[in-house]
Amino acid sequence: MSTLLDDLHQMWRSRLLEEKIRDLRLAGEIQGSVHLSIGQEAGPVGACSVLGPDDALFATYRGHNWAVARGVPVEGILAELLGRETGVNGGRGGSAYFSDVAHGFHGENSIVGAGAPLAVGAALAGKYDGSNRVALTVFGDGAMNQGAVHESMNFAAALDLPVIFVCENNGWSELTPIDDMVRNPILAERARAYGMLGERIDGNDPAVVRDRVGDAIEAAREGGGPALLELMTQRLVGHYIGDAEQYRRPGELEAAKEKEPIAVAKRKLAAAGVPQNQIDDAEARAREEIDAAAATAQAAPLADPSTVKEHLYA
Ligand SMILES: Cc1ncc(C[n+]2csc(CCOP(=O)(O)OP(=O)(O)O)c2C)c(N)n1
Repeated sequence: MSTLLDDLHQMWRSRLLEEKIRDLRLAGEIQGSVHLSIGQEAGPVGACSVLGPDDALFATYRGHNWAVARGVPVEGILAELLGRETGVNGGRGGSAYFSDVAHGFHGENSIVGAGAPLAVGAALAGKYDGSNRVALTVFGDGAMNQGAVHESMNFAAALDLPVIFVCENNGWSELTPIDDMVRNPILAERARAYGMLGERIDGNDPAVVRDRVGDAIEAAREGGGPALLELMTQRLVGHYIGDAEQYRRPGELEAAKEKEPIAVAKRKLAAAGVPQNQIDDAEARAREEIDAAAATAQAAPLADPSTVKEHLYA
């Protein structure tokens, strides 16, 4: 149960970071569009725990949880979103575009599906630079219908490249439900067409994600080629902050709250006899860390506009 308690703590770090981001966005301290993945914390926590330091992770605009699980410091993330000089990209990347290569977080991306070809490139480069790097790219169920994702899967399979394609299936592409977009809702089955492993798994259980992603990584590193893992999960919030969510079906959110990973982990720990104070402590420690990081980030100087042309290349 100690692993689950650790996972719960990590999931609280993500959840509370995003709640802080939401509050700062609503208060006008963070500018621009912000996409939260509250409810989807188990996938990043499980998957990132089996990535090695040289492995490369590519996320989307809904990438805060993946960054924090990958080890990007929360203060650097908050400072980035607040447009501070101390942000991981000096305040230039914002919520949807930040990266932290030093921590193996090769960036978010607002172009749906665009992380997939980048991950294939990173895996291919790893074949030549001797790093034996695995590249993991995460995207939503909507992105599964992008051509670039399919080209990437085929290319990675044909060349036995170590790429783990993680599809976070939260059932929604912006405001469109998955049933309106595909005839076969089991997206993992598409992997068979490319001759690679495809599995649909419980994306709300960090241990299951750790186990299945861990096996896929091991196989890929040994030359077994790529895998597609479909993580079944749910977002408890709108597509972006400000989304009125009028498209939600009656009872959907209530049902989702029963299944969401923090609620499940707390129930499991209590059922296993873990004392309530230890369960509560996982949240309290995370809250202390996020509050302190936000205060430090807010006190940092704003990025200096005169340096905006630095780090540009063409
Ligand atoms: C190439 C491209 N097409 C369309 C869009 C507009 N768009 C932004 S988010 C989104 C939905 C993506 O849904 P999904 O892949 O399921 O990810 P989720 O938002 O659920 O994490 C779309 C279509 C885009 N950003 N890029």
